[in-house]
This record gives sequence, structure tokens and C-alpha cells, in this order.
Amino acid sequence: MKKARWWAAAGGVAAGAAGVVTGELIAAIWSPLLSPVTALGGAVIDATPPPVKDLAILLFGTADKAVLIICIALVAGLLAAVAGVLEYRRKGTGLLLAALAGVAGFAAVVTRAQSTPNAAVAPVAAAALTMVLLRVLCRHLAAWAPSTAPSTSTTPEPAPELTSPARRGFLQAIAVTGLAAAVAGGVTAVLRRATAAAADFRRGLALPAPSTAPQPVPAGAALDVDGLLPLITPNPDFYRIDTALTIPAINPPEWKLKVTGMVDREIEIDFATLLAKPMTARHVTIACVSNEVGGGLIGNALWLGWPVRELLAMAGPKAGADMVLSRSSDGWTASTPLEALTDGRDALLAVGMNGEPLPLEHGFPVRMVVPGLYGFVSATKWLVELKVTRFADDIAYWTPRGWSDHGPIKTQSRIDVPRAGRTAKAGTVQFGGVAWAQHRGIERVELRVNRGPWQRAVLAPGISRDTWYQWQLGIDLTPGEYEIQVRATDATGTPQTETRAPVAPDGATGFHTITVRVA
Ligand SMILES: Nc1nc2c(c(=O)[nH]1)N[C@H]1C(S)=C(S)[C@@H](COP(=O)(O)O)O[C@H]1N2
Ligand SMILES: [Mo]
Repeated sequence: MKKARWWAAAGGVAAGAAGVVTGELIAAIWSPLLSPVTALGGAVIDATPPPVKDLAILLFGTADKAVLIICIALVAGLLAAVAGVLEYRRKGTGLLLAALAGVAGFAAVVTRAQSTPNAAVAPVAAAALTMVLLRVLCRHLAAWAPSTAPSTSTTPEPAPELTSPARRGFLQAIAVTGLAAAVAGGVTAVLRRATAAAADFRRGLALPAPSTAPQPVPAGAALDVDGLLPLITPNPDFYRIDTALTIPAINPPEWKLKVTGMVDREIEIDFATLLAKPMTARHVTIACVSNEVGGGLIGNALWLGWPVRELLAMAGPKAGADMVLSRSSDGWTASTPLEALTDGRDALLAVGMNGEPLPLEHGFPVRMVVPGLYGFVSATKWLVELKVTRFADDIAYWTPRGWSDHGPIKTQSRIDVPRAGRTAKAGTVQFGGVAWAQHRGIERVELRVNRGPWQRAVLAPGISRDTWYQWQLGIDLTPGEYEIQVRATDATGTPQTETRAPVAPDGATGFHTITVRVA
């Protein structure tokens, strides 16, 4: 039946639309700065020769982006229709086309400058869903109108039974698919509107220059060892941890920070007032309590912000208060010792990260950064309230869930070079990595081979005691397999704990241990 081909095309379009829209929805929730469609659009723009670009701007003016999206939608729709027909004719061929489209989306996403690991999920999910729906729809269609090889059959195709259950099955399947696509599209549009407002404001935001300049990075702080991670972590590579299913989108003109609780006067400041305060720039390495020994949930950035102690001083904490419960716009809370916010360390109401406004996923427009404390008790993103209180009276998000109410960062060290399990060349094998004990500083890093004597590594100067330090050591090794361990000693002279402890309730301990094969 000829009409079946049209139905197959329609099925392809429905499956493709549901897949693409679901991908956009996942991106809106999970990686709001980069969706598969915007990534493809960006890739197309980059690949367009300048004369064509100029022509497009001449023809469409500021509508050029909308025209591009419409073109992408038309091409995608056409491809989806073809995929539907192919899949109906021959099982697997339409799926292959959908998979190829998924690969294109994936490639576009991962090669964009603003790409993050999160962003790669959406195109994969979109392609997978499209393939599943395509197969389901084609199965229903085949039950209703079995496809026949075009020329091998001499008998005319039997006329499809218009009221058959198979027909109803197909029409229901295609209707449900279309409806799901429409609902997902609606939700995406709502999320996008909020995110777009925040993202637009962020793009246009010029951060003030710091009144208190950052500590200079000492010469030699970044060691020249192949494979070491950068001393300052670029924003796209910065680890992200939070409980937010959708990244809160806060438009700064609507943002306020309240100071409440045990204070002489409750106060409230808005974003413009905050930005007008004298800003401090500081390198601080923040870390997650859930970081396993040797793990990557740690990053070092240059933060720009107003010291929390100044805002607290304006409110006047009452005697007896010992904790500040900071709250995010989505209700998450952290319990920070009042002392850590007032003892002169650079605890900041941060608005900038590595020279740009905070990325949305890192707490735009304002977050806390407190040197020396794990993020779960200090680094509140999308900050909206500071409640001055007592540990005896208030409880933070993670505390009833098996985690401590206090969280000073434990001294730790990590071997990044050579990668675990790699084979090294016999001779002098280069080892390198990082060590951290925020707000105490690192005095020494040592390595040992097969539990032999500790050998002192070259320790690079840290930017400050609030940041991590790089280290390196060359060790002569003959062919064989070795166990290498690292240990750091903080600047108070206390070596890191050898006893292994799990991440809960207040941070892992133990020596990072790797096996190196030397050949
Ligand atoms: N609003 C909010 N802020 C939060 C969290 C959260 O779940 N919600 N998680 C905290 C934890 S556990 C850590 S380790 C840091 C991580 O900050 P990052 O995602 O910018 O690296 O944010 C902290 N701030
Ligand atoms: Mo964390």
C-alpha cells in the first residue's frame, strides 16, 4: 500500500521529534548552556563560509539565527521521514540513519567550546529514544500494512482494513509519540525562558575589578611535568556536585540575599549593591567531601567576591551564635562555623570564577567559597539566605543523611603522573601530582615504592595555603611492577592519615596508591 510509506514517514518524523525534543529537555535540565540543537547550530555557523554568512545576515538580519534553526528543523524532519520509510522497508536501516544523526549531534556537542561532560548525555539520549520509537512505530505499521518488496509480488497488495486493531495500534502509538513530544517541548520552553534570562544577563555582565588583588602566582607554582592537570582549573573542566535536578536560573535583578536569625538587624542586599562593594580576588581550591582518595572532585579557581565577614558585620551576629546556615534558591542548606566566616580568611560571596561571572551550574549569580572547608558545609551555590544560628538549633541538608555537620578538609595527595596501570619505560620514571590541606598549607610530599622508605618529592610553591600544590619526583626503576604511594604533610607538621576511611561522614583518608609497570 502506497499510503503506508507516508505513514512510515510520519512515524519517522514523530519519533525524531520526540527524540530531539527529549534531548533538548534533558539539556535544559542538565546542561542549560549547551543543547544538541544549539551545538549543531553553532557547528553549522562555524562551518559556513564567510560570504554565505554575510549573505544570510544581509537577507535575514537579526532573524538569521531563527532562520538557521528552521533550516535545521526542516533538514532534521526530512531525515526523520526518510528514516521512517527506510526502517519500514528494511529493519535496521532507519535505525542506522538515526544513529548517524546521533553521532553528528554528539560530535557537535563535544567539540563546542562551552562543552561539559554533562552536555554529551542529551544527544545520546535523543538518538537512543528516536531509535526505540522508530522501531516500535514501524512494528505497529508492519502489523497494519505489511510492507512488500516492490517488484517481487505480482498480486496487488491487500487493501488495509481501516478499522483493524492493528491500524488502531499504529495510530495510537503515533499519537502518543506526538503528544509526548509536545509535552516535552512545552516543558523545555518554560525552562529555557528562565535560563535564557539568567544567561543573557550573565553574558552582558561586566565584573568589577578587585580592590584586593589576587595573590600573585609564584614562579614555578606550575611544574613542567607532562600529564599534570593545570594549576588553575578551567571552568568547563571544574567538577560539579549538587542536588539540583534542574539548574536554578536566577535573573540577578530579581536576586536578593537576606541575613536573618541571631543578628542585631536583619538585612537584605540586592545584586547591584553587592557588585558595588570592594571586591577581593583569591585563588581557592574547593573540594567535595565525596572525593575518594585519588579522585577528581576537586578544583582550583580564582574567585572574585565580597568577604562574607563584611556582610555579617553589617548585620551584627549576636553572642552565642556559632553557625551560619546558608540556603540556596532551591532550598539546599549548608552549616558553616561562624568562626570560619569571620576569622579573617577569605570566605567570599563570590560572583566571579576565573575572570568570568559564575557559570550557571556553579551557582550564578552568587555562591559562597570558604577556604579550608568541604563544599557540603560551605560552598552554597545560588545563595539567597544566610541565617545566623547555632549548631544546636539548626541542621543542614546533608547532616540527617549520614554526613557530619562540620567539614574541615583533610590533608590529601594524589598521583596524576604516570596514569595508574600505565607501562613506564625503565630508567628514571617521572611521578607528579597534587597535594592539598586548605588553610593549613602543605610542607612536604613524599613517595614510597613497595612500602620502602619515604622519598621526598620536589614541592612547588603553592599560590597560597588555601590552594593545592603541585609536586614531582623522578625515581629510578628497573623493569618490574611497583606499588607507589604518596603522602603529604601539612604546614603544621601533621602527616596525612594512612588509615583508610570512607568518604562519609566527613571525608576519605588513606594514601593514594597506584601500580606502575616498568618495561
Ligand atoms: N545549592 C547548592 N549548593 C551546593 C551544593 C548543592 O547541592 N546545592 N553542593 C555543594 C557541594 S557538596 C560541593 S562539593 C560544591 C561543589 O561546587 P561546584 O559544583 O561548583 O564544584 O557545591 C556545594 N554547593
Ligand atoms: Mo560535595
